[in-house]
Amino acid sequence: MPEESQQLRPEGLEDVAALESGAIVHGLRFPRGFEWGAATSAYQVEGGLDATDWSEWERQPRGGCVEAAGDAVDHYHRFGEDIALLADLGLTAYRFSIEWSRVQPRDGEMDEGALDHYEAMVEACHAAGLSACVALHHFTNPLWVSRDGGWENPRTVDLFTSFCTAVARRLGPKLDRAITINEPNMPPLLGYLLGRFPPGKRDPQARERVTRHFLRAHEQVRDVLSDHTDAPVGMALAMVDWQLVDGGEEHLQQLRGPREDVFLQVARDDDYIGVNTYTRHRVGRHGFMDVEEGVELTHMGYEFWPDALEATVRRAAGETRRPVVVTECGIGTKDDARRIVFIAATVRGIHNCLAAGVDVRGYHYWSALDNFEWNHGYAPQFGIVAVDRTTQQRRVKPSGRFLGRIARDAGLP
Ligand code: IFM
Repeated sequence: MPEESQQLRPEGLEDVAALESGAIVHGLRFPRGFEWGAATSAYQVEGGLDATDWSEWERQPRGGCVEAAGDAVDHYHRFGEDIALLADLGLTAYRFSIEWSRVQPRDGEMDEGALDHYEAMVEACHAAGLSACVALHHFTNPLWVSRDGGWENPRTVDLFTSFCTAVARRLGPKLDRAITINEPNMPPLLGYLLGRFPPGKRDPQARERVTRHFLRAHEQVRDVLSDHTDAPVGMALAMVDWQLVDGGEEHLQQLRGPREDVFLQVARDDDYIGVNTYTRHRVGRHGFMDVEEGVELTHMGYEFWPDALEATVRRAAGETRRPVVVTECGIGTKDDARRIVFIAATVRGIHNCLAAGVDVRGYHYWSALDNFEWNHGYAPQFGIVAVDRTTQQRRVKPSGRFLGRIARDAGLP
């Protein structure tokens, strides 16, 4: 059930009333109803999760994790405060994920209390005036699933679908946007080819199998969700701005095909395509090229390249012909002034897309809160809200106020 796509001119962009109501600031106008959000994922913020493949992985020396997630930022107990903070800033949406291992802690067992919890989160969003964009998978799997072969086992596709069916029955009518799987291209790559995520394999065939299973799961879950919700359903795909340098054509095809193209193809039948973008990759005659001399690096070691977002959004729209939502875009840095520059540049990039007729429906900054950045632990700071992990006190950063002001004015201050 595709979301109505007016690919060429999103509502509000040429709307005089929108101009008069202040939807333009310094020449940048956004359609009315454009989603301005911030995102998190359960494992990275909730705390207290110890029955997942990630909680096992982060304790293993071969996992190469600098620390464990532990209590994270206690979002499980503080979601109300956090949602209110985002709403006070002026944002209009919150993106979060549902932790499978809470809802189904053991094979065949359903924890209705966990569903109550996530329902309360959706309701808290609505009470605060935010729409709820909810992902059903964000990297982690219950231990009982991973110990039974995880995503290499075709049974996982059905297990995941049945978990999603339970969620859809309970929450479907209340959702505003649904993400089946966050970055279904990353676990196959990082967990089965590069050995950096659980289960730590380096096996091209396993990567292919897992990719197929994620794609099938996405399609099944999309259908289940669509039966229970009017909210648009899609995936959030990790994309980079692939830049071709002298003679790298073949490498580019080989690298990008299994990472992005196979997923974009399936997304043609979705309601929208979610785009997660952080940087660019240059590909030359020998494959990946080193970072370019003189280009600033983020805390993650990749290039500060905010223009990547405009490039990936245009490519996602062109390849899928679906409306686009920026489901993640952010920067890990201790220098919040650089975050402001990054946000301004990426928002401008989205505006360029809109002005060119690309149907973009929203921008979710990653992340709402400083949080657990997987193997890197808590050092990279992606949040627009800082958290003191000894007291769990929150402090809004200037970048949070900056993004909030854009959202309130629907333009670039
Ligand atoms: O923190 C991650 C998130 O879990 C998935 N997308 C990229 C983010 C930043 O690295």
